[in-house]
Amino acid sequence: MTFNLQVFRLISAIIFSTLTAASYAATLTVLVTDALGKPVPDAVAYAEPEQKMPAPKQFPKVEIEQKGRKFVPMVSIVQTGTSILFPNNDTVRHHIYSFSPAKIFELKLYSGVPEKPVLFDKPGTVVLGCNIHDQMLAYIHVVDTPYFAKSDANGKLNVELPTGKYRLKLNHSDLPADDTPEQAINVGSENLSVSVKLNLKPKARVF
Ligand SMILES: [Cu+2]
Repeated sequence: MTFNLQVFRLISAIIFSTLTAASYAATLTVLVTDALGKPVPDAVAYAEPEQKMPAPKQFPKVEIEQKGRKFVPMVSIVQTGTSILFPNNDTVRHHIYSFSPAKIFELKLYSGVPEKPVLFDKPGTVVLGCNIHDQMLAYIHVVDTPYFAKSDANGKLNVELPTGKYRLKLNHSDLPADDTPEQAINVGSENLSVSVKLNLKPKARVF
């Protein structure tokens, strides 16, 4: 009896670890640099599966706050269908808006935390501004995949991926819309590492 129970536990443990291992096969590391080889922070990378995409069970809570008359963070990446809350943690009121085709909206002059988050239901890049403070700027990259990440100060990012074939796509706020690089990625059981060079063309901004 005891033996049977132990065997049952052992088999359960094996099945559980196999399932867990199957969920993510490998880590994809991307190093993002500019044309001169300098690390690029705030670049986003996302892997679109060529096979049918497993839909995540729930979307994480995402917030972009307004603090010190800035949007924090300045760059976000979310999966299509994610709602974002825009708490105003300044003492001044803000009036935020987007004219981007992926999401046209505005939150009229407000302070504190809005009652409802804003749903981002179409893929694309959304540029956020504030009607009162022209220097306030933020970017939301809305993508059709749960596999994405943003590069850190060293231009590095990691994405956990299940086995399969993907299109790896890169984007950055200083990239021309028609010059976003992409490449095929084949994920097996080994970790992968790729380097991507971006031809950044910083936009002239008048403050
Ligand atoms: Cu403002």
